[in-house]
Order: sequence, then C-alpha cells, then structure tokens
Amino acid sequence: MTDKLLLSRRKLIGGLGVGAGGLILSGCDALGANEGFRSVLRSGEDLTYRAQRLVSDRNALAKEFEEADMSPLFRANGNIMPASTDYAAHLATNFADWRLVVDGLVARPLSVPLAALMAMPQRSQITRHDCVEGWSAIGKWQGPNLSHILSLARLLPSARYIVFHCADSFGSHPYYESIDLVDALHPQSILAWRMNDAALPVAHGAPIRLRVERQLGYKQAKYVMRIEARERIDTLYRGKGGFWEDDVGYQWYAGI
Ligand SMILES: Nc1nc2c(c(=O)[nH]1)N[C@H]1C(S)=C(S)[C@@H](COP(=O)(O)O)O[C@H]1N2
Ligand SMILES: [Mo]
Repeated sequence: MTDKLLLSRRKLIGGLGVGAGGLILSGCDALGANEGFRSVLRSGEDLTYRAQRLVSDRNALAKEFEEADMSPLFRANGNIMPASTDYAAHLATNFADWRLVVDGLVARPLSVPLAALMAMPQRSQITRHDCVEGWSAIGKWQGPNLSHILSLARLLPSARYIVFHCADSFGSHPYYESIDLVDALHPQSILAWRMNDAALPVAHGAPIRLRVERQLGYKQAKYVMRIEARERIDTLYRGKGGFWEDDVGYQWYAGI
C-alpha cells in the first residue's frame, strides 16, 4: 500500500470516526478516485478488508517526540480545580489516603492507592495533545498502562467500554469520559501521575489523568477517581459517553 493511500485512509478515519459505524464512501474523495481501491471495495472481500484496515490503524502508535520538542508552556484547560470538599481533603493530605476505584464488569474490583500506581511498571511518552479549541502542546507523561490495571481487575467477557469518572463537574454535570477496549488496551493508554518529569499538577488532573494518545484533548480525562467497566454507555448520564459528547455533541470517537 502506498504512503499516499495510507495517508488518505488516516484522514478518512480521523474525519469520520471509527466508532460511529462504518465508512461513508461518498465523503472519501482521495480514495474514491483511486481505481485500485474502488475495485477492492467492489470485491467480495470488501468488508473483511475494510474491517482489518480499520483495526490495524486503531492499534498504531501515536507519534512520539524528543525531549527537545517539549512545549515550554503546556496550557491547562477546562476545569483546573475540582470544587468538591472530598477532593480538597485529598489534596490537603497530598492524596495519601486517596484510592483509585476500579469496578463495574470486573471479576476483581480494586481500590488502588496512589503509591501502588507509582510502583507498577511504568510507561513514559512524549506526545502532542490537540484540543478542539485550536491549540496543541507537546508534553511528557508517565504512569502505569491502563491495560495493566485492567488485567489486575480482570474484565468480564461482557465488558465493552471503560468509563472514567472524574472529581470535577460543570454545574450539576460531572465530567466523565469513555473509551472502547481497543483504546483501553492500547500500549500508549496510561494513567499519568507524572507530567514533564514532576508530579502531575492540580491544573492538569492530579492525582491521575488518562492519556489516550490517539484521541483529542477532551478524551484525556483529568482527576480520575473511578474506572468502571460497562457493557453499554448509552444508559449512563445523558447517553453519549462523555461530558462534552453529552453537552455539545462532540464526537465520542475523537480519533487523530
Ligand atoms: N476532568 C476533566 N478532564 C478534562 C477536562 C475537564 O475540564 N475536566 N477538559 C478536557 C479538555 S477539553 C482538554 S483540552 C484537556 C486539557 O488538559 P490540560 O488541562 O492538561 O491541558 O483535558 C480534558 N480533560
Ligand atoms: Mo480541549
């Protein structure tokens, strides 16, 4: 497959969203104009071909950068200090008694101290964060793989989504986000407690925040208090799988 075709596919997938359910071929100019690709689509292997390409693209790594590329200033956006008294109490004691709850469709619900998250095998990555509001920043993140924590909790076969419940709210609506298992088990999906070689600052989501590097900024849930494995997300809060998805209709699959 040529670079050009790969690029086109990436653009296509990014634009439409894999989770939204299939490709809209008429919106696919660069690919549609390619006779080779169109004949593949017409063939009986059509569905398998497209499905495989989508899956392999979903598993690809986001670009990682060098120390020299790190942004001198990484903006904080959205909530920068949860208003709850619970959060204030944890912050006052530097999260010494704080626990990450892992529950829902798991065989072994967990309650994990911050020190235990810090002691797990760690991954560190320098990536670019892209906010839909029109800014980007390159930062370094460190923490355990989400897949490691989920393997300790042992997902039940009915688990389809991982939900991140956060400490902050907008009005009466708590911030939350959700991802599917492809992203949850992706090697770059981590629960970061370190940013740019220091403890994660409050404005950026202390004590831990999700990094799910193949998606846009609003999926990067800060102040994660509880991780819930679920079969469905349409029965949760306002039904669209995340605060911004519910509130203003942002795409649930925010692939980049
Ligand atoms: N809990 C929580 N997570 C959140 C937000 C928020 O307001 N609350 N804002 C989102 C948005 S829109 C972006 S761009 C990033 C901002 O992360 P930063 O503050 O570390 O730059 O966090 C995302 N995760
Ligand atoms: Mo954002």
